[in-house]
Amino acid sequence: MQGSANLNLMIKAARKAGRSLVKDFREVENLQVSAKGPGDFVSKADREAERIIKEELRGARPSYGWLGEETGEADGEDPTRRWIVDPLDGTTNFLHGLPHWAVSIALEHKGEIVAGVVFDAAKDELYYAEKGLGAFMNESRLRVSGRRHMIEAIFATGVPFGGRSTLPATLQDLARLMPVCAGVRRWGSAALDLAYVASGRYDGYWERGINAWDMAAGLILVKEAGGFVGPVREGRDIFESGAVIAGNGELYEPLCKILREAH
Ligand code: LIP
Repeated sequence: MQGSANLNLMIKAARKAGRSLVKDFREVENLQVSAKGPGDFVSKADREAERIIKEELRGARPSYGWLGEETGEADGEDPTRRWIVDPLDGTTNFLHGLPHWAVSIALEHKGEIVAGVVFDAAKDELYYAEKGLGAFMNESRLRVSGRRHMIEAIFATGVPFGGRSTLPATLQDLARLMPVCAGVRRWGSAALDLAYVASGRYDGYWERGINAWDMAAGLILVKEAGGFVGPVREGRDIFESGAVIAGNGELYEPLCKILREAH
């Protein structure tokens, strides 16, 4: 795909941050055995990845706004455009030496995500999409799955941890969904969950209580791969409510029905 200059810039930044994270990820395994553990080291790796991305993106487009997991929000001279960045989505996996984490970079224009990059650096899988131009993984065009029956479908979610208030609602979701589908996965990276919906590996995904930077890039991947995305509660804004549903064309509505009826 012949992407725009902005998409190429996002890909360059994601690859650069990904290289830095892969180096740090190799170190994490050694740190697992030390008494101090890898916690501080991973926070540093996370912050360094955001620094790299910020330097690339804001260096090239100083007028765009910024929303990053590590450094927060900053307005730009151009109020219509902002980068939405999670330098390391799947931090807990990274910390535990599990190779399932990603760099996530999205570009928002007038409140709409117009480009997204999710880079799974450990597996060298680069997912990217631009409005109207389709979604890709490395050189291959992505298409959501064609599964039509809930009982054959695999869904992904994030189960709230550490006492988060969305846990009871998610447990109710699971109680309703699990008996009628082929399985639910919880792999710990919302950005990759959405990329996997875009690539047809999962048939759908939902999560309650996540942040804009976890999902912004993944949302456009799903849409450009022919899937659907929406809020858990009808009429709500996905980012504001922090609750999202995504799915292929056939199963998005049935999934919404199950998740919305539960509450
Ligand atoms: C994480 C997500 C994960 C979700 C967690 C968290 P982080 O992002 O991708 O799937 O369940 O709530 O937000 O913190 O690793 O960037």
